[in-house]
Amino acid sequence: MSCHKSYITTPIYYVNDVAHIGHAYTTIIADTLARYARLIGQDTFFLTGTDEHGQKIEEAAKARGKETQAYADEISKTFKDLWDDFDISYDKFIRTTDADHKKGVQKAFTAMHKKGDIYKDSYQGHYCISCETFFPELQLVDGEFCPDCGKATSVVEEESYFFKLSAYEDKLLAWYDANPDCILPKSKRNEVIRFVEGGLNDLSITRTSFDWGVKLPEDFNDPKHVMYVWLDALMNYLTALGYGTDEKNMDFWPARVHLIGKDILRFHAIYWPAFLMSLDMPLPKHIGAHGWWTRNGEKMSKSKGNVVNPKEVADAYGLENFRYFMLREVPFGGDGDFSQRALIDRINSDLGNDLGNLLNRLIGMSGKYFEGRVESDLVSKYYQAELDEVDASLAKLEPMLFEMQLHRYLEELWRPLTVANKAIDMYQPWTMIKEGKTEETMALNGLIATILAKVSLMLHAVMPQTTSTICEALGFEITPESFEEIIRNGETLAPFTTQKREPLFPRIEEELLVDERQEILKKEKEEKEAKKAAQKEKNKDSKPAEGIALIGIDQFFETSLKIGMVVEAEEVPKSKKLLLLQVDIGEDEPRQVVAGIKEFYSAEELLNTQVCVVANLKPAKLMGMKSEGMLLAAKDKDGLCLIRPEKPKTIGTPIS
Ligand code: ME8
Repeated sequence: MSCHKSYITTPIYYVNDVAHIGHAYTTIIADTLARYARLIGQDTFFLTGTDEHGQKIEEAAKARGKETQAYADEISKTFKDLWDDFDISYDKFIRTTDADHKKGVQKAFTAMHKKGDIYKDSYQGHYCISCETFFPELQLVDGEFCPDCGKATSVVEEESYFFKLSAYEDKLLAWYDANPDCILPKSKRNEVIRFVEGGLNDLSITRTSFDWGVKLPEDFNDPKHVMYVWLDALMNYLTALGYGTDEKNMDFWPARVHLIGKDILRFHAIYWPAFLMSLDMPLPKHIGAHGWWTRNGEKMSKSKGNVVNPKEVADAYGLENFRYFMLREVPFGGDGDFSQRALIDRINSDLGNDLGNLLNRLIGMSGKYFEGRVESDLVSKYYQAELDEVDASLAKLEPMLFEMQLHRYLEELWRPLTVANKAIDMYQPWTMIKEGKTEETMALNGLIATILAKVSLMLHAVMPQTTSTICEALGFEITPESFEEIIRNGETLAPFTTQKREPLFPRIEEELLVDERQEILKKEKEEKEAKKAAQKEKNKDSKPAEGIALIGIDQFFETSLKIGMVVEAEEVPKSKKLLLLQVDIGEDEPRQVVAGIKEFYSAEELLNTQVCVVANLKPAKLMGMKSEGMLLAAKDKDGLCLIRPEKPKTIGTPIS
């Protein structure tokens, strides 16, 4: 077993506001990496916490009429409580108001000064409090507004200590050059290089106009200065390990990865390595910058009232489903729009159909044919090709994880599930058992169990509880030892007995969160009104509306519509959308209709219900099956519903 050290960090979050899904996203990625590192036996330290100093926090407290420390305590606790509630496996929750942290920052200041990297001067510049950053006049929008967040900057003129950032330009460029994957995704590295090549100014690292921050070390005898909040904040990655106080965890340094959002890449990829070079400390191995979560294409903000509360989503849809969704939905580094429709689809399809249903199939088959017994010792005798395919996928996974390619990791991890589901459809255990191929059938069940076990082990870091439940059903526990045996050494599963259980991912019907529902209704209303107005305008000259061709009544009657009764209904295997129906429309034989409504109706609920059928369509073939009609339905943002007679009508009644 590997004994590498893995130090994994999130940003420390500002306490000027409560957490939203963006914060949860960073923390969930970091938690996943930390859990995986532990599972493969690495000595892991996972850090998160809160960033509590600076003008922004001081002003936020003032605005709420609170004493700054009390306010910071209150908001910091909301972050900690949320991570505890989310079962985030952090090893330390640091606060920049911790006494040890402050000591460590002061020690670093002294060391940089000794090195000759800090000097005192005066500063005149434009400061954005929201970003806690100075900007040169040239970069301001309209000579006043922050180029990053758009808020008004203020002119600051004060005495300041400076860090000689300009002296590190070449060293930084050399570091990026020698470490092609120091910044992930790699495209982001180019942005940073271009920025540094544009030239770096020395950095003002103290402020005198407020005092909510770490004071300079006493021997500087300069009490009116407090440290720049970014110097203070970045240092948390070292002070959390005991830098400057009790250094017992310093052997975790350098960090394996600092996970951050792309908004704070410059601080982490330029200032932070420069500070570390000044301190003669090794540099982090990776800085992983993910993209931005938006809501309906817009940045989330309180003033817009479109902030998604992670707790609310996790409560509504399940914490682990939410984790899976966030990691699977968006390529790392890219932006993602939060949509509940997409979340529900992932749960119903990837988790419910592909994973949950596979376990159900195994329980069903083993129960029916072998009283629940599953033995895996003959799997390779009959299904070596399937095993090879699965192992080829699994072998690609680990590097993807540590390159932060989590969406690709999960995509690849789903291939073995496809192999398993396909194997059942192809070998048809129900036929094999009839033909007396008991050994092959048992081995097939063993194959399914083996695939479920391997997938669960590799999925454990993303969905810890769910995968533990699956493995419990397969007769073993997820531990670094079982990981080593089953994943690394390819050992065969010990025999076990399955038992009937509740489905892992009950199908979620579309229930929208209230605020999203309201938003949709509002949008729909606006759209309707806009359409109405446009229509009115067009109708003025009584021409037909654009895009709607008017037809005569005869043309309408060319379509034969009839009342039908669904007399048989089943799911089309391997299709996410299709149901295969037999619909009686009063002819000698029922019509076969292949309908794309599986996402909205189960076969069961359609059986013996009436529908409206287009009866004179040319037959078509869908997934190789003949379809001799079409059901009337209406689909909008909330989903699809069938158009049915208000009261039962005689089968075959024409609709006009
Ligand atoms: O920047 N989408 O803290 P912060 C994705 N204290 N991620 C988002 C997001 C969104 N819409 N909004 C926030 C700070 N994040 C500093 C950090 S570290 C030494 C100091 C995430 O509370 C993302 O990780 O503003 C981003 O980098 C972080 O929250 C910013 O959190």
